[in-house]
Amino acid sequence: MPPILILSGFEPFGGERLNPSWEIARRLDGEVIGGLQIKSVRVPVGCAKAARRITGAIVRYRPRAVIGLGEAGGRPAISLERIAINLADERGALAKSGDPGFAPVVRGGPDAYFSRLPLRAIIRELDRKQIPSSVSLTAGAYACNALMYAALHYLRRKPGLPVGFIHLPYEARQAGRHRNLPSMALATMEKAVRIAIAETARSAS
Ligand code: PCA
Repeated sequence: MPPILILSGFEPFGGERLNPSWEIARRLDGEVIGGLQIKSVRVPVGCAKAARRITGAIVRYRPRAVIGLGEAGGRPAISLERIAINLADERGALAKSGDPGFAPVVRGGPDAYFSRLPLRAIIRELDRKQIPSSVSLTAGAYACNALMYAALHYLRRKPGLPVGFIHLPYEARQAGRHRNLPSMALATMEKAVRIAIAETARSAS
């Protein structure tokens, strides 16, 4: 059996009927890319739940690499997250009152972790394929950030193991509900994720 790359995607949320992150993750389940076998993991939307699910998957599958995917409606490009912070805005307080409070993802954990994906190499390849992308300096404070933080925290003693997170725009089928926001075709996003996996596999070997 080839070593495993965990590729997580989230359930739909916010009234959407699909989440492009899970649509892509489930399509790639079982494939071998760059010598790593993809294990897709479907994650519930909530900080504690997401952190628990990804940690459980890491314990179970002992992956060689972890890439989390999530939806960031309104962003225009593939968004390679650089930083995960130890802040869990569990009930969406940030959106409601402007203050996310102080609840941590991991009590006593460091304030932040940096992505361990080969971001430069991924961006270079995405540019080459003319897929718009950028490095993002915030994954927010909700479930996506919590998942990224929890994975990096759990694997903190294995610094050579690539771990990171990629946010995706709305998918074209969601565009009807968000007429003034950017969206991207699922096939383009899938291509981008395949590139990210291939570059990650290269950096893991
Ligand atoms: N996006 C949300 C949570 C789940 C998802 O796909 C986020 O950015 O935190």
